[in-house]
Amino acid sequence: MDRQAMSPFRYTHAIVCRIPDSYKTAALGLSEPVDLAKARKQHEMYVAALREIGLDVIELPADEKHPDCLFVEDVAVVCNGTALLTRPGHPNRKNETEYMRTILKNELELPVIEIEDKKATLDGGDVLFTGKEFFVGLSSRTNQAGACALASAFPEFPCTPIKVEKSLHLKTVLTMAGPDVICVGNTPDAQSILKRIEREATFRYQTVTVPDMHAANVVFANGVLLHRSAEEYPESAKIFEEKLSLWNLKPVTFSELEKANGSLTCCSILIRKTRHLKNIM
Ligand code: CIR
Repeated sequence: MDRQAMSPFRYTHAIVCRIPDSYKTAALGLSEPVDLAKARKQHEMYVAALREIGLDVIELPADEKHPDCLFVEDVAVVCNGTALLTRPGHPNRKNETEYMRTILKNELELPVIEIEDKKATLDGGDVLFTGKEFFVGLSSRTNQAGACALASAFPEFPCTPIKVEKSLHLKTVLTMAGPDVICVGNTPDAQSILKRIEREATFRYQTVTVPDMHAANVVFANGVLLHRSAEEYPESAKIFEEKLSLWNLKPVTFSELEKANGSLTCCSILIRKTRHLKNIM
């Protein structure tokens, strides 16, 4: 794989957020009782994996007032050195952007775009960046005005809205598993979303289909693929080993985060920070 193709997936920093106690009882969409200690262990392993792939990880403290604060992906989209602060679609999550704004501006010194349209809603989980173009899920969390805000924040890339009816977010059903490679679940819903993407796309993509929906959410960064472990999803893990062994594969166990619809992408914001001119002069 040449360096040019890899570059949109090269990162220097990641933002994550520790798990609050309130996650156990008050996270949105909890499907089963959570083992908090286990959840924290799994999250720590995930953060360790991000560090191992060379990222400088900024760990935000747990925010008890926001049980879903660990799902940082939903509150900001960072691309090409610019951050777009979202307007999360669920009312309980609206104020998660406050602290994130400070971190993006003061800690990472990124230009931060705010969404002016008060009717817009946008969750980062609905934003798929392929390295060449954006797809944005129109879901229960993201509306047309939110999709327009994304398009105007990053005018250098095509931005295509895709209807998402049965899943929480667009990236619940598909994610990037390498340059020009989409990893997708095999449910009829996931397959019809993929078809819509293929129909509307400006560029062409290869696909890798996995039999477990939750395994379709992977993180590709710095030549490494973080994917759900064989212990959780053996058949999908086998597919990663067979088809994507070109990458350094890092299995991650995430059962306790999945219980609140958490996925691998949603627990970090990946950033490539280039040197400031003032630092090299
Ligand atoms: C929520 O419902 O907002 C959280 N419990 C889960 C958010 C998952 N976010 C994501 O996949 N981007």
